[in-house]
Amino acid sequence: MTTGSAEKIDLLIYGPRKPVVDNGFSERFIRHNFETKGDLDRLTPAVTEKIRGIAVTGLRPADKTVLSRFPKLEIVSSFGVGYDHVDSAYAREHGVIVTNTPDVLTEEVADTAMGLLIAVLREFIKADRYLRSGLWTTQDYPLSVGSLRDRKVGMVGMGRIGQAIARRLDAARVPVVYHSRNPAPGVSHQHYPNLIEMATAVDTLVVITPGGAATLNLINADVMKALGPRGVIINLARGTVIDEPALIAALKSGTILAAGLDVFAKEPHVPDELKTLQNVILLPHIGSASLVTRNAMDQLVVDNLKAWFSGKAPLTPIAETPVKDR
Ligand code: 8YV
Repeated sequence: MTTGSAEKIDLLIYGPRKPVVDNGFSERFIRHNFETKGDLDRLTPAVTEKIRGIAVTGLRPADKTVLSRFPKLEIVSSFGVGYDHVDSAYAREHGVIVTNTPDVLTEEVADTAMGLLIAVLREFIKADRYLRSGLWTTQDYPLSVGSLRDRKVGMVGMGRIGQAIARRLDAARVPVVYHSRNPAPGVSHQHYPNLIEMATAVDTLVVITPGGAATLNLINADVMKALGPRGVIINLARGTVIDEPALIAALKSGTILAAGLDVFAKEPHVPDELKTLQNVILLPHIGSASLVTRNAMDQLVVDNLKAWFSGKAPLTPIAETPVKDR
């Protein structure tokens, strides 16, 4: 599988151009840049035949129709901790290793979750608009109905980022419980195997669970109803985890109080109806999007490929494609 140092290695760089990726490879590698899935149709058969590694540099579908084009594919190095855009089952069946970029973004995404939660509760965006419009000179901004002080948070997902958010909430003295399929090892917060039961017991959900088929529309109308009229939902996971039309209806009818969303079902398209609502803050998927953190994620995309093609184990393979014998 590995090559002598003289042999060139052809890589597909699939997604947006990144300086860290552009500059991160030695001359031993030949990079072929293609931004979108549609662009891949311009790959020549000669290049397609030679591709041994893919860097997925953004949320691009690396499904079966993409992966199966490349007969010599050994590794897919994907940007981001979530990899629901990569067909890991196909990769596993075909002996292709998949890597992601965990850990380097954990604290950044947790910071964003905390910021978004407080911004929703204390109405920062609305208050900023109020000041800019000149209204403060006539009247103080109204007291916010929401506050972190009288809340109990139910985390949906308690992986690395969930635990980093829980640490922040602990420091802020906010009670935290969580729902996940299985209790998270080493976590002392109360675990709820049943999401509706947890939603009934809390007033705030922070959603940070993997996307994909297993969590599709997990947060549905019943969960929102159980959360109740004080309910706040913060989502930094994937848009698909929430039933978006049900959320819009719940925000409109007062079934829940408010929401903060960093992710959407069909990014970058956000339903117009959501944009008209005042009780939701909408962010363009910026959970990890600081220069320092994105550079670290890009570097890990590069380092996984470099490790693999120098005969070492990749640094962060996903659980579905473990690496043996390296
Ligand atoms: C990225 C993410 O924004 O890591 C993830 O799973 O969602 C983000 O950090 C995403 O990969 C978009 O390119």
